[in-house]
Amino acid sequence: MADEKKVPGVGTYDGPAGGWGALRAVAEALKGQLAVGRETSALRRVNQPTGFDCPGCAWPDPKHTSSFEFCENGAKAVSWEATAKRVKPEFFATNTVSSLWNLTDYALESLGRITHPMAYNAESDTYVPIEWEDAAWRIAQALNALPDPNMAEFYTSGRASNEAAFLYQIFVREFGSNNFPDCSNMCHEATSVGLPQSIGVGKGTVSLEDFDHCDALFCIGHNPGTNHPRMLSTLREVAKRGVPIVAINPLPERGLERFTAPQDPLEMVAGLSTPLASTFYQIKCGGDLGFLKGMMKWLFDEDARDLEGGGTGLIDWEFIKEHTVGVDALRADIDSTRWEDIEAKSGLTRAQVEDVARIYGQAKRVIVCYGMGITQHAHGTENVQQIANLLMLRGNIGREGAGICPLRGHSNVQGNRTVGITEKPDDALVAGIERAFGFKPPKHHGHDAVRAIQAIRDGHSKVLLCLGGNLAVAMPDPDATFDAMRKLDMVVHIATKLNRSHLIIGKEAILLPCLGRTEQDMQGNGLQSITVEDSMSMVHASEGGLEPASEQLRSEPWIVAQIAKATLPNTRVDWDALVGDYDRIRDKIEVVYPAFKDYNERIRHPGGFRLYIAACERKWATFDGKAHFLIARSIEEDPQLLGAYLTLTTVRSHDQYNTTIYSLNDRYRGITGRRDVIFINPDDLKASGLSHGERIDVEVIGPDAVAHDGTPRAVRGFIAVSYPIAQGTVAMYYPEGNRLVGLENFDQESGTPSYKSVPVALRASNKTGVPLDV
Ligand SMILES: Nc1nc2c(c(=O)[nH]1)N[C@H]1C(S)=C(S)[C@@H](COP(=O)(O)OP(=O)(O)OC[C@H]3O[C@@H](n4cnc5c(=O)[nH]c(N)nc54)[C@H](O)[C@@H]3O)O[C@H]1N2
Ligand SMILES: Nc1nc2c(c(=O)[nH]1)N[C@H]1C(S)=C(S)[C@@H](COP(=O)(O)OP(=O)(O)OC[C@H]3O[C@@H](n4cnc5c(=O)[nH]c(N)nc54)[C@H](O)[C@@H]3O)O[C@H]1N2
Ligand SMILES: [Mo]
Repeated sequence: MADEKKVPGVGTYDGPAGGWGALRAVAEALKGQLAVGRETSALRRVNQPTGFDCPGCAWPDPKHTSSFEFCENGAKAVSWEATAKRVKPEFFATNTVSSLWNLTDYALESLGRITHPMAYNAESDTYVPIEWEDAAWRIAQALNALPDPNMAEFYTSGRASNEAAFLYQIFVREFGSNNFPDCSNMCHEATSVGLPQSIGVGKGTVSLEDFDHCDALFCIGHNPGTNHPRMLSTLREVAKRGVPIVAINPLPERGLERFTAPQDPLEMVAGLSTPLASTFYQIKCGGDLGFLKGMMKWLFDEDARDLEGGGTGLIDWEFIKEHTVGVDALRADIDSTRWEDIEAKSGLTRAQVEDVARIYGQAKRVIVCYGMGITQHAHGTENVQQIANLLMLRGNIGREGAGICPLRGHSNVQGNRTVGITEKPDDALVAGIERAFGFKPPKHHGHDAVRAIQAIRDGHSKVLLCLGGNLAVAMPDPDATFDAMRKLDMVVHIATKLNRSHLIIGKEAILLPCLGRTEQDMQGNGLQSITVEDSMSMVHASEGGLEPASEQLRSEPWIVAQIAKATLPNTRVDWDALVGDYDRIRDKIEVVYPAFKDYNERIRHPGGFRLYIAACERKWATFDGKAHFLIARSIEEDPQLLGAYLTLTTVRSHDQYNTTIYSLNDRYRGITGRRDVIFINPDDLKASGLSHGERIDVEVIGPDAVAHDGTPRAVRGFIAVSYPIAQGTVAMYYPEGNRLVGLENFDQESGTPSYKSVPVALRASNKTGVPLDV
């Protein structure tokens, strides 16, 4: 730390990722949840061949056949769900919704699992118990009272199983809407929109085995130590093979630097760790387009030089000729990009960019992994497409040990999309639904997340149903979003734990408690398993083993079916039969999506099966059957930032799962017991005339400087932390930083909010600060 002044809760952490620190953190997390027996029995079944899928991240498991692979943040996710704490009707009776609003997000979820279906009572301002049947009936009434089915919004968060998500979309489409805002819209939509144009599929092309064969690995804009912790074992194996790992990130993330595997007794006892990234460059936030174009510039130039000198060149012209279109236009664009601009934008020197390009150019097989640092920008889609360009220039797609690897977010967000959660149904989906169920689903495009909130704000949508998640807090601009949602006629949440979205009532609100992954799901035909798809398109079964947290809990498929039956008296779907045995849901998925052929049979094999990805075989499902080099017209990832003083990015701490805060610690970044911090480069701190530990205000500058209520868009009283972050970049935690992100600040192509690029100015604050808790 540049400035040694002691600030409470702000320090440094010298340990590796994993190691004893991780074991201690898990012990701590388990202690906090009171039910060691229940949780540890749950932990033993996580990601086992016959257990449940970890609700943590979407990184695949080595064939789901390994012995328990220790994962700190997986353990937190499991214990958070398997907690013995309960939030019961008696609690709701004595705590008004207005009083609950004053609790922090952390405190709300800490109350434990919701045990009963509840409905909001305006007279007492409390949630009161309601029977399942009455709840379904009231929801049906609200939906059927709408003059147009497109006046309802149906949100999905990515924990829902394939079975739940599939039934949900069938219900919504039979009702007549395609309004499917989902968490993916805030996450990898830039991938889902960008990659199909480039390579014909909106998913990654690598499998876990490819990591055994790559010669170089790139990690751009993701933080595996916290968000995909089981990836650390893979990174460690790659590093141990001597393969260069290049990390491109404004923050010096520990999980990219070094790792001690808790499974390795030698490393643990001897206090050793494996260095991970061999090259780590701290890019300026929003500098990736410049960086990627810089790498391609070196590649084109070196290739030409090498060919002239009689060499074989660096670019795979054979692949390009046979499989792609657009390389000439790309080359012209890259040729016209100047090194000065690349350096200014990326914050890296030409020598640094060339260093990395050389590693890329010398490796035969390269995998590029990326996360939210790439997608959550105004030009997120173009970012993703430039990664595809870079890989295609050397034929690094569709062969062993090479490919593109978007690190997906929620554990089944990719599966949700695969089985039909999309606001833009294609002809195949429409025809498939008609084939399977005999009704014609609507074809028009519905709303994604940003458009759903805008429709609610503008009074066009009046009912909101949420299959999980915490939409109001996850979205940008909470003040505008909260105000919008208060105008709803009805809001329904299917959830495991209480969160702030549940306290935004509108006229009516209903809260429906559901089973989590860890719990047994009994239906008519006995114990059911569900299925999920990981980041690498592996589909496998998951079966919970714990007693449900309350007798009143129901499964997500069951809840969706009850709402559907009540809402659609003339439904063409036999909801009871489907819910009685999930094999029958999977049979229907197979009718709609032929890629799921022999679904039930294939998930009975340990490890499940991989969905076919045409690009892996160099078949391109684009309009002309070719892969496309696509151009980003500038190197401005975030055009609104022109001339901005500092760029704010918002990131996850080590102890949170999206809006779920497990504790106020962020161990690897040295933060303990607080989240009201902003990380600033020491030189930027000095240049702003501020000092480490000082309370500061963070004000948005540029087009979004004014909030919807006319006040300056700002947060006040945050603690300035002098930190080795890239110059020009500052970082805050999500969701604390969401107030600074405007609702209209998103990637026009994909609708992904620009959470990772807000132009800000910093000033000394006269505010004493936001309250801390725990
Ligand atoms: N434990 C845990 N696991 C999770 C989650 C969680 O909250 N907790 N969330 C899940 C979900 S939904 C998702 S989407 C994933 C998210 O996983 P990540 O994508 O790893 O999530 P972020 O914390 O948003 O971090 C993005 C990384 O990008 C870097 N970054 C920020 N801006 C830029 C930029 O402009 N350029 C570059 N190159 N890098 C940048 C940040 O420093 C940070 O290291 O994780 C999933 N897994
Ligand atoms: N500033 C900023 N904002 C961001 C991001 C960022 O990086 N920066 N990241 C964005 C991203 S990538 C995402 S994915 C979104 C996340 O947005 P969401 O997916 O909407 O949010 P979560 O916090 O994951 O939702 C947590 C809630 O899900 C419910 N839940 C948990 N498990 C289950 C279950 O099994 N079933 C059901 N039905 N409910 C369950 C609980 O009630 C819990 O309170 O946030 C986005 N917002
Ligand atoms: Mo996400």
